[in-house]
Amino acid sequence: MSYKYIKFEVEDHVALITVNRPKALNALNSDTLREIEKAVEDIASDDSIYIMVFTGEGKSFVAGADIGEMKGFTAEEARRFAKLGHQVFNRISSLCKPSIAAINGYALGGGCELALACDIRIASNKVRMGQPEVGLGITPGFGATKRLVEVVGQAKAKELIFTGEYLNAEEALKIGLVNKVVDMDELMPVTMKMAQTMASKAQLALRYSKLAIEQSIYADHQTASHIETSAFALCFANEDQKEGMSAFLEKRNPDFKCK
Ligand code: DAK
Repeated sequence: MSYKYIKFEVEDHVALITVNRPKALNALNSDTLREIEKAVEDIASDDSIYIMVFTGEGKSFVAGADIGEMKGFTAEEARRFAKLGHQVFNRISSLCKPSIAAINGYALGGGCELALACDIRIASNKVRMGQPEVGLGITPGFGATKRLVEVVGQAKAKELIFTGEYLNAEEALKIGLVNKVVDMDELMPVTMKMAQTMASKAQLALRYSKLAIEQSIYADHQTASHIETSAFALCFANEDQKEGMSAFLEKRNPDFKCK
């Protein structure tokens, strides 16, 4: 499939999805969401892709859902639009392959929610992040009332959603909304270096780790212990565990094979 609103590139096991509507600051319309969904499905089914990275073209990561498209929605159309956004973002967060948001600029509303759907958020020093929806007469629609609370806690999430105020990079870092802040020209090199570090590890172990974390978030301690025990035991059913441990004992780099 050729894409109109995103760029999709793969190099060294890492897929890079760049939202590419710079004239609208990469606002997410339905077609862009569908293209992201298609790209994520391709990533899911391609064994040679280990890690996915999201970024935005130009000065914005994603400046939100497309206000022009949403303005005339009926309640039913709004429901369908929100459902599409949830479907795409849930697919990103639940896919066992790790995701990194390389946040280059505005990450507002649906843009902040796209970043929140990713496992790791790396911000440039130029970012502005927030949930301005109440200023438009709507609630967040693509997951912030849940994921923002999980990431920064209820008090900060409520403050951001109720005031609609934007955070700069240092403020986002301080509340744990992003993992790290780097200079703009370092954003992609730092992101790709982290992606390559992940890609160099045993991929099944990495995916089991992600699944165990995701499944344990809402589980009680006993259930979480069972989940982790099973994930750990499963690693011994694939050859990468033997290779990783042999390599350590033989003082050489491991050559992982499992995809
Ligand atoms: N949608 C559509 N177009 C947008 C846009 C957006 N979110 N953000 C920017 N643009 C467009 C502008 O209209 C402008 O287009 P032209 O006038 O050139 O045709 C172009 O991008 C450049 O924008 P500006 O001229 O405004 O650029 P500035 O540098 O002056 O300002 C800004 C940058 C990011 C501060 C400003 O553009 C801005 O405030 N943008 C809107 C940010 C925002 O409010 N984002 C949240 C959107 S609401 C739901 C489903 C989903 C959602 C909620 C509910 N349900 C169905 C329940 C999600 C909601 C959102 O994400």
